[in-house]
Amino acid sequence: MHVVATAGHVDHGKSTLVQALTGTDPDRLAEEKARGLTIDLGFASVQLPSQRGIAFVDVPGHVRFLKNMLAGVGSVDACLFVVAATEGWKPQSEEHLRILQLLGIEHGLVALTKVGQAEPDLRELARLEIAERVEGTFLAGADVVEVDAVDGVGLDELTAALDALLEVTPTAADHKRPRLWVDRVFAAKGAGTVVTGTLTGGTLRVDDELVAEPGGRTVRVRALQSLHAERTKVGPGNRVAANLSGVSRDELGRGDVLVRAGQWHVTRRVDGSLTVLDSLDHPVTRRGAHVAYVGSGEFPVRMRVLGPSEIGPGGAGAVRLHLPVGLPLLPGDRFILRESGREETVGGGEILDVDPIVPAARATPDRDVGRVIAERGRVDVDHLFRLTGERREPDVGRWAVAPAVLAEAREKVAAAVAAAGSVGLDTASLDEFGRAVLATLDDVTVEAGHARPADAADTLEGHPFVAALAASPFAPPDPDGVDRAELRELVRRGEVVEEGGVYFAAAAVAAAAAVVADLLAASPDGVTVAEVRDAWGTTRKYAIPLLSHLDETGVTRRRDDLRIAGPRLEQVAGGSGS
Ligand SMILES: Nc1nc2c(ncn2[C@@H]2O[C@H](COP(=O)(O)OP(=O)(O)OP(=O)(O)O)[C@@H](O)[C@H]2O)c(=O)[nH]1
Ligand SMILES: [Mg+2]
Repeated sequence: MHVVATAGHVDHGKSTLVQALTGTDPDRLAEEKARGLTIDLGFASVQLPSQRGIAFVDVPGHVRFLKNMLAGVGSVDACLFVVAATEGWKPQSEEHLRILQLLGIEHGLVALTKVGQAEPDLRELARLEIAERVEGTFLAGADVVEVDAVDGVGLDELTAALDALLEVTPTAADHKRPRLWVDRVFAAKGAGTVVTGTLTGGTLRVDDELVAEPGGRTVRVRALQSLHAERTKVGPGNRVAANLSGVSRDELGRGDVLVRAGQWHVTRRVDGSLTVLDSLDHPVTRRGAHVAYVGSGEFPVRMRVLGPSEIGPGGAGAVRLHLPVGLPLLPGDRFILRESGREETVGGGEILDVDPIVPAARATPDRDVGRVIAERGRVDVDHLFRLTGERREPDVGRWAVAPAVLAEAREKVAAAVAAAGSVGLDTASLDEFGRAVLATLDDVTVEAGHARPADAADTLEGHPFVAALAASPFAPPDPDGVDRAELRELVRRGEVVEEGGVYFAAAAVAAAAAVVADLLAASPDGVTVAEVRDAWGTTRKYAIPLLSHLDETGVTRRRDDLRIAGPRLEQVAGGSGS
């Protein structure tokens, strides 16, 4: 299935041709039928003999309805460009071609219509004019098929040409992130709100939960149709009618857009390229009431030209656009810029940055993902995906990191580890990024929440304070002059036990427990502090914290003034060898 838009000057026979090809009159409004003029978008589809499907979006040619034309051509795959042989190239032939070119449409063919009303030399003239006008555009070298829809001439040739065109026209890509720009909303009897649009980017399914932007309202897909048939899912590159719950008809309109939650960066400020039409008779500056046409929508924008203050006719540059509402946009999206005061099409371009963070005076937008990372230093890869549409493997942790920033961070963390010496750097002192960087350092080992240089000799081995504690187990020295970090590390390692500000060798605690176990074996009803103190041969100053430690570790417990067996006494008694 391909979605193909018509294009061309008013009255040149676009709608007549669509009807001749599909059997459906795309002009659905009574006023359109009465005036013989297309006002708004029309839709009709057909299956070619090759089984290829075409969904036509028929646009109005009249300049007054240009905004409706713009709402329809944003997401199409190709165009059927119509020029009447009787009139030849006209202003909206030119304007439509420029717009399609700026929107990045790459495939199309030309139907030279009303040939039954044009003498051969007039047809030849029209052909020559078309060839000249499409030079340098996507229509250069395209088939020009002569038809007369009223006389029924050339329709088989046109069908064959459409088939050949679609054969080389890629179908819309599936990036697993559907986006449906709404071009019509109506209330269906008994079915609630229905929106239609050309689906791109991914598949929609019945029961999908979607977000409507602007506004962020959550809606659910109750039912789907494509080409008037009920579907449980519809892939990208199709016309879709989605019946939604959770929203009323007047809460949505043309230019709104449906996406899945969390997949898009919803933005009110973008940087983009701008190519100015060479038919313009003045340069483009920030002055003027500019309107950007993005997706199916029309948005008044504040615009600033980046770099030089103006872009001349036929020139190109970069601009920053401030949107009145948040939209889910992506680099590569195209827009058309018009000036509403003069009612003229200024030009158009490609969105390059959906979250510009560099001030306008210095911004140099492009599609380079590396720039997006460099400007930020580091970016969460999920966020980067929303900003650029590109999936990157993280450089570190969950981040894509600019090379210079990564090198500096590695150096900084490595220096902090080196400075911490064999005590190690407490990894809790680093932020999440710092810890992720740490994990990339080869010559660092992380153990029990502390990072040390892998080759560092263990300067805590045979620590003099540990030796001093061991030499005087039950009356240990104060840790005066001992490095606090070293002391903490010795405690963490379990070589030293701290209780009430007093430090004991681990072996002293074990020995003390064994002594108490012996005492309690002799006096199961309990022992006094004084008895324990004497058995340890120490003073209250050391006996009290040591006993507290035994209480805390479950070796002993208090009963009134006595200590009795705690739940863990068995273990130390068993280990005492007594
Ligand atoms: N003889 C002849 N008349 C045609 C042909 N195509 C269109 N017409 C007539 O030209 C008039 C305009 O045709 P439309 O199909 O409405 O033209 P359009 O391009 O859709 O016009 P807009 O949508 O208003 O831009 C109608 O009266 C058609 O009957 C053709 O191939 N031959
Ligand atoms: Mg028409």
